[in-house]
Amino acid sequence: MIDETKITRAILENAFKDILDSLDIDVAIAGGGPAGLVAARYLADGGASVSLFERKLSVGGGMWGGGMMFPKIVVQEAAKGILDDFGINYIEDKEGQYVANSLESVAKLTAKAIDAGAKIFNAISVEDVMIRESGITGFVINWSAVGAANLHVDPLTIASKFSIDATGHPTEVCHIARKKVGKLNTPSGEIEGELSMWAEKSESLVVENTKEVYSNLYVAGMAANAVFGAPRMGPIFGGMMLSGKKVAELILERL
Ligand code: 48F
Repeated sequence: MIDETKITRAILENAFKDILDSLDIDVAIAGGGPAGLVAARYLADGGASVSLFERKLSVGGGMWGGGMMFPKIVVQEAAKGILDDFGINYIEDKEGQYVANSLESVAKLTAKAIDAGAKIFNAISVEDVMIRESGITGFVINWSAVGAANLHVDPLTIASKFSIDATGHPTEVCHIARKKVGKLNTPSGEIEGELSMWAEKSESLVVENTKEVYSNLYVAGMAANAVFGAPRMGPIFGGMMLSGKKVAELILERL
């Protein structure tokens, strides 16, 4: 028999289990765009406990909209293996340039991350970090609705050995960390700031800039270019996915 109380109990008990299992983990990720989702999948594949917190109701970040809401993304040769790894269909448009459906891409990145064992929490924002002598030790989180409604509600915390800022253009976690710790591992110690569109440069720089920006805090995806002062790239997504894979590899080496 269908019983509303049993439905409610099933939801609460299972949701509580997921969040309780995330209180002390290997890796916490802020942001569920392509970089964060790819990182989550490869980290989970590598045996890490990983939870991802996404502010919006839907993960996928800037990928849904393809280019100017035409729902297609472009991926270059270097990242074709990642499309294959996630089972994303594509056509070869020109030699070394592939086109995929942006909706399918988000759906499959998400599904594969969850299948691998990553936990994804939507509608939760990372609003602060925890800091100890060893560096960043986790996230301070709250319901996004609390911020949207401007409610005065204290947050909760997630402890993690490593954290990833995958919040895209605003690079929110690095901004918070910069304010609290003084200097980041950037040339000036500050957030260097994103430069204008230059896809060719940006696609390789986003992988190069994927690194530890403060003790135990890594930056991936567009956030990496915003922190280290590199250009944006528009609707080519190979660099985002390669960055997610690289940050997973860097952290797995240390775990
Ligand atoms: O912006 P986003 O897709 O970042 P990304 O993975 O990929 C960038 C591309 O989409 C595109 C691009 C490619 O040419 O430049 O912009 O680097 O995803 C970032 C996600 O982080 C969420 C935000 O809602 C988005 O879904 N986010 C941002 N700040 C927070 C957050 C926060 N403080 N807490 C939780 N989620």
